[in-house]
Amino acid sequence: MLNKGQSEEELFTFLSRKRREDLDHDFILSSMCTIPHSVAVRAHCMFMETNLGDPGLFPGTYSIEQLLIRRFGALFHCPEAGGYATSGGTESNIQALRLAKVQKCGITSPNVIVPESAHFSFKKACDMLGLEIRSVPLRKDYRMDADGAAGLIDKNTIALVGIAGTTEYGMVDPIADLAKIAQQHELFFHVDAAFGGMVIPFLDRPVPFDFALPGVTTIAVDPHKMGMSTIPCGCLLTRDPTMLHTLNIDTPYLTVKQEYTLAGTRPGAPVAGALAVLDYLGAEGMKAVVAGCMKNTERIIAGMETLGYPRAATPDLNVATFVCPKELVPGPWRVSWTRKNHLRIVCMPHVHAGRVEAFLTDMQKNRTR
Ligand code: 0PR
Repeated sequence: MLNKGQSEEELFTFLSRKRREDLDHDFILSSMCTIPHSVAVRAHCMFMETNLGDPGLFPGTYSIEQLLIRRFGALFHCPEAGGYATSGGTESNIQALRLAKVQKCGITSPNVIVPESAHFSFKKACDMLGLEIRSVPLRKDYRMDADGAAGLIDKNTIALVGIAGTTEYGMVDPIADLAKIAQQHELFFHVDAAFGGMVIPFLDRPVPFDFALPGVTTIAVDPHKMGMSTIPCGCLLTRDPTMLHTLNIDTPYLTVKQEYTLAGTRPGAPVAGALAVLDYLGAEGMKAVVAGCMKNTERIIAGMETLGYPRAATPDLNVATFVCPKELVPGPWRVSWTRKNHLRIVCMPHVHAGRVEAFLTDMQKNRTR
């Protein structure tokens, strides 16, 4: 702590310098977050001091959260779905498994079945909740093997997890098959659509992944990824509108007497930002954004293959992966590498056509050098 406060000018000179150390989005090809939409930023600023942790003080903001859940419920074919705004996919996944555990509270050594491609947030969730994690190997096409999942189910299995838009390869697991298996075994079935939930519904040919499938219990979707909202905003949706109340704990001195959320204080600003984007763009606007991202994904795959770097997978969504030596990616570009050492590029909205061409040109220069 400084003894004497700094001048505002001195302080903001320092902050600006620090901010300039951050990378320019023009070169970020590795991220599932993007530059927030301008309407999200405007809404965020309006709701800066709102706290959804004490909703009685902010009834307007709370009703926006409810509206956001209603929008996603309708988009995911269950208009009456319950849910709330989380801090992102990690919290949604933790809370989904917490719900599963509460439903099957009689089981003493519970296990959860997830694909090998599951985001590492499931490891955190299982660690915190004392759940054994059973990982199902992927098929050759990087999707979860539904038969493999069925083979791991036993009397202690409390939940099955499928991913609609995997972090590393952009694949959608066979959610319809998994939903059937979950129904047959009366299992809680959580779909992690943190990334894909804002992509799949807007594709020309959407694959089934949501509450239209009777076996799906809960869905995670992140407006702060493809929803272009400000950070942090995720949503957890439950088919049963009352299910979240099974997590209720008493909060005697708040404006509400019980809460089921994981966080206490929760920002209303990014929630307003998320709704702003949805209502500003509408389904038509989102389709255009998604179509652009998919087109850029196809272009980057075609361009890289022309340069001699074959795709590692044919993705369902806007994540492109390649067989390519690490040293061939030029400096300013930030890409990521999968666990199998494939070059990974996420074609988020900020990775527009011009950036894709610039990247391909730099890759070509590096190759011929
Ligand atoms: N589920 C899936 C399918 C995800 O891809 C992610 C995050 C999560 C859950 C967890 O979401 P939160 O990080 O919101 O809790 N996927 C990205 C990843 O791990 C998150 C990310 C975004 C990482 C931007 C880096 C980055 O620059 O790659």
